[in-house]
Amino acid sequence: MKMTMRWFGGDDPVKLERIRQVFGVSGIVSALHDTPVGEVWPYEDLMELKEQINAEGLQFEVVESIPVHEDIKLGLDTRDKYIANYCASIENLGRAGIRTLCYNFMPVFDWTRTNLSHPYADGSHALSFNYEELQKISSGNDLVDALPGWAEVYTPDRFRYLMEAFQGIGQDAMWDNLEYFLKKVIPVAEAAGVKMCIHPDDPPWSILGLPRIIVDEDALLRLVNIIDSPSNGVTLCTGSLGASLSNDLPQMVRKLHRRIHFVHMRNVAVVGPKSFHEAPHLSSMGSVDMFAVMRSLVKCGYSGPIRPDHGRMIWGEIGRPGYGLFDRALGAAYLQGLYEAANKTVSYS
Ligand code: DNO
Repeated sequence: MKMTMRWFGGDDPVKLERIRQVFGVSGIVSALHDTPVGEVWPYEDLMELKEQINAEGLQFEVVESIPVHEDIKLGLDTRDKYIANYCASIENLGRAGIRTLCYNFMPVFDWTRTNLSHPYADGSHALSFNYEELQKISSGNDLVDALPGWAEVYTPDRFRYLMEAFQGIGQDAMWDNLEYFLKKVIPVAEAAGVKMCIHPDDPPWSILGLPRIIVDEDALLRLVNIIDSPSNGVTLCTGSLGASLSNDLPQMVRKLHRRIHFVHMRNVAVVGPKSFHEAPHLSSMGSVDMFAVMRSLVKCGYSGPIRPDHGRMIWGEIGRPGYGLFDRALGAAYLQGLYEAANKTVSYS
């Protein structure tokens, strides 16, 4: 297993020279955050990012993510142009020696929360999602302004357009559009030596009338069966999938492990139907049995990249929601403890 951490590039308040001090971390997960959605990721820019990472003695392991243009998810005529650009970006990743590409197929929003600063009794803060709160927010007029984290992504006009456009798209059409996309990009990824791995929808259920499809084991199995290729894989995100208690994470590992190319490992405390707080990584603080997931990964021989995921804000740190240094570093340390324990005991069980 390769322990990695996400880094948002030069503007990230968490610097690479700090990340390299987290013991065991050898890889970086990053992206070209300034390239507009739908455009080709230039090879030179990827190499520049890679060199910055290498200069700190770290490897550029994973791209997370090249965003999929909404026209592709909507199945519009313009999708072919964006898919061709996506293919060109994949080829550039391959040339730059970056072998893992995490992406998602969530309509309009990526991860969605109702509070970016949910207070814990110990004075720390974490992200949370509350179903009733979302209903309240969505009944207001300025949804995009009220939904934490999204006002910077969309102009009100673009947002309104997308919300309307997706009203005619059901789950079946989303699957068709995903299949169309995969049939074009996976052969290119295979030729480029790049493993794509879809990130589950977060949270794993439809929100605001938008169809979400990558929500459970059946969906992930359906996805990998669309094209039988090592380049058509999944990201196991325990926090996203774990928000739904019916998802059996160790079992998913057993069923999907040949196609798991990246692991996001964090805990989540389910506090009600479709409501959760992000929890510290430790199993006892949330609803995910982190050791059971790690043991399953070790038993299945998973050897790819893994990263701690969203952390709380602790010790007075102020930073990008979920992506401060301190709590993620604790997460990385904990995951490595679990890994060592699982590795040393797996042969006895
Ligand atoms: C949230 C992340 C997601 C993830 C994308 C992958 O913190 O896990 O935003 O990067 O869904 O495409």
